[in-house]
Amino acid sequence: MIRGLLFDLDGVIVDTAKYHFVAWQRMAAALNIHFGHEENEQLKGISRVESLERILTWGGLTLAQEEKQHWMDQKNAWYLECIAQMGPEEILPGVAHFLAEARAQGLSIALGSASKNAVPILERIGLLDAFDAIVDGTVVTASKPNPEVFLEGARRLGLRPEECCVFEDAEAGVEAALAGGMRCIAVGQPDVLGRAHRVIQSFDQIPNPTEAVNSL
Ligand code: B16
Ligand code: MG
Repeated sequence: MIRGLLFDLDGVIVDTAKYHFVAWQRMAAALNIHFGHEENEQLKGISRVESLERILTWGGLTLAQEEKQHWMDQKNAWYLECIAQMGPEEILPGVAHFLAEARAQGLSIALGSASKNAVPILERIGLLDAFDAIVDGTVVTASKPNPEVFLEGARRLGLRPEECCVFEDAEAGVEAALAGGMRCIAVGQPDVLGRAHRVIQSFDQIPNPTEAVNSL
């Protein structure tokens, strides 16, 4: 029986991947590194520090630790400029209804995001109160596909991993859920996310949370 839901943030609740793209591309251009949508796709669910390492590897560039910190800070400043204008209208279709329904049905709800900006984003879109626990990039150190972020989410809800279902948009996130021994519903394309127990394109497809997570 599933009693807890663990939500990724970027790509599941809001589409912030487009803002991460703008900010990383600006940094890559300054460093003369090619960065397109294909590369951005590979950074979904990946921590800030790991993302920078990957971009530098793609560009064949080696930087000193202080330079890496400088570019991570600069990228985040550009990202914050992008998300400053966000509001509840950016919540992805069906998500607000799904969260409200899940709470009404007595399910426990946690966030499991790699982002260090998760709380300000949830505040901006008015969904902070929808979560019983928040586990984000300020709490965990291991990047997905390591299951740490979801295991900690389950722990904070007082549930066992097998009592939880993860909602993810990234391949690394699906792998993290499976490695943690949880059920997983992926949001996105089946060709990329096919290892999940079910792939949906939108929360509009699953209006009843209890039914959706217990029929996997
Ligand atoms: P930040 P998620 C992840 O969030 C994003 O998918 C990933 O692209 C980003 O690099 C990572 O958060 C860190 O974000 O720079 O804001 O700390 O999908 O795990 O909610
Ligand atoms: Mg995501």
